[in-house]
Amino acid sequence: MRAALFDVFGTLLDVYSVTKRAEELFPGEGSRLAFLWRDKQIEYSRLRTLSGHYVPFSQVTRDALVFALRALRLPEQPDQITALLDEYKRLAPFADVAPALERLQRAGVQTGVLSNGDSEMLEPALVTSGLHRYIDIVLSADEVKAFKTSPLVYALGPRVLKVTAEQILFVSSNGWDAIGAAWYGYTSFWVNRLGLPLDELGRRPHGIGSTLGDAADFLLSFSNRNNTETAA
Ligand code: LAC
Repeated sequence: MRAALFDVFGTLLDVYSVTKRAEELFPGEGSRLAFLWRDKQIEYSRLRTLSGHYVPFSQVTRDALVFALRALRLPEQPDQITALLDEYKRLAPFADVAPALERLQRAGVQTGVLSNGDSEMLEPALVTSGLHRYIDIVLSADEVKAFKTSPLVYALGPRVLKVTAEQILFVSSNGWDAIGAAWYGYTSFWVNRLGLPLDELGRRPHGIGSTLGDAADFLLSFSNRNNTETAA
């Protein structure tokens, strides 16, 4: 395996880093708002894909925020909505991300992201977090107007990298995304940051760990093992 594709939101960048700003705007509700917002964002992405009613992930994210504010009976003021959406452009990277990506880059592994996010979201988030310097390729679900776990989205990886899905390590902290990628045919790795149980979908990712470093170890030991076998 000479290539790795990473999910972005929840895997490289912490979507719950919006909680601090949400708590400042709505004291006592920051955490609930952040969780409901994320849940609705994923739910809307799936509903729109299932029914063929695609809008870009930036719109899905805005719609989910408006719903979450309403559900929690919080005010829907435009400047507060803008302030929270701006947080998505400066989400905090998890501390284990830059060192792991740097190791892979040094080992000559091609690295990319494959995200539901459209370029309006991905570019500022990757640049502000400084992660863009470790990423060779940015692939967005927006190119196929569908969201994960649609095979149309996962197909972008092998198509652009010009290798089979099996030759790419797909890494996600969203368990359902790691399973979706395994279903498609990738070698997949779940970074189970929160110690959650594996989803009951009848499929296991090929590797499971708790940090992005574990995913890098998996890929590098896999490549070393195969190189040794080839040489023998
Ligand atoms: C992404 C979603 C899973 O980045 O948040 O694709």
